[in-house]
Amino acid sequence: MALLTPDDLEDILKKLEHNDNIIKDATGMDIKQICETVYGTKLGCEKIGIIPITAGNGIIGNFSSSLLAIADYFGLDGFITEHTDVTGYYQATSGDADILMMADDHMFIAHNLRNGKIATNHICTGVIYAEIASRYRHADTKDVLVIGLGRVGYGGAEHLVKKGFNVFAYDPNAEFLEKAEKELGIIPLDLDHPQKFSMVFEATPNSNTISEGMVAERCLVSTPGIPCGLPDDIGKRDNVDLVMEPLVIGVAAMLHAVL
Ligand code: NAI
Ligand code: PYL
Ligand code: MG
Repeated sequence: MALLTPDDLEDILKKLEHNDNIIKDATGMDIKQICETVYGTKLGCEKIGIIPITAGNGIIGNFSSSLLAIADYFGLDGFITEHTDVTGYYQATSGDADILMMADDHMFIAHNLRNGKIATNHICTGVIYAEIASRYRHADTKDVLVIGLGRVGYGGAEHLVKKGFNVFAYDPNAEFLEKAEKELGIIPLDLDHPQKFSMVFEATPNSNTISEGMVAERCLVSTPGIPCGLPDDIGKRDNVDLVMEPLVIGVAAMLHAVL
């Protein structure tokens, strides 16, 4: 699993505001409205308990403080436990947290102690970034391209199939591609016969995964991938919109998913 770095998390709220403006312009809704629509829930006055976890590669310097800033951005009270791991978990549960958030190197979860719901970051991130791509108001077909069918990409592809889109997908991992074709009915992208798409959802840990032949004149690329899969020369074109940020949008989806 590709891990965030403190640099990735620099200025996350500035990055969020930039992306929220792009999302509003490209879809007609802001990220909060899209989360509310996807999950049918609205944030209230839930209190968020954030527990730093030292397992594996350990604490990421500004990860917990980023989660606290995200809770605050969405009008929620929150706290970071004084202790880490089990002691921190005990502090959060015996405190007045309604929703716990914690992450090791493999799983990042939100757990609502009041209703028992649990959401994972990789599924919520896949769903919400795919949803953003699918709402591009300049799209004139139901064709969506998914690049990357790992934990995030598969979750997003599944969401798009359920919503009735024609999901074309590519992943160099033949096993992942076959699994998605068999289980979801996605259409493997024919690399020998390039097709241009106005909606692209990319979820890979590599740069330059999106090529010229994939991008229509007007296109929305929605990607949580770090680094960004869209080459600069394509991304800088007037009619190509890019939604990409390191954490906030996925966390917003997690919070709405556990209400
Ligand atoms: P993963 O490793 O489970 O899946 C990545 C997939 O991309 C693999 O199946 C791999 O074969 C595929 N891939 C690699 N190069 C490719 C290419 N050129 N074309 C098509 N597919 C290609 O990773 P996971 O957990 O799905 O995460 C994907 C990315 O999203 C990572 O960079 C991760 O850091 C990032 N991420 C970002 C979040 C955010 O909020 N911005 C949240 C969660 C993950
Ligand atoms: C959730 C992010 C998105 C991309 N990769 C995921 C990642 O970096 N996971 C690791 C998070 C570790 C947090 C650390 C802490 O500070 O509590 N255990
Ligand atoms: Mg995100």
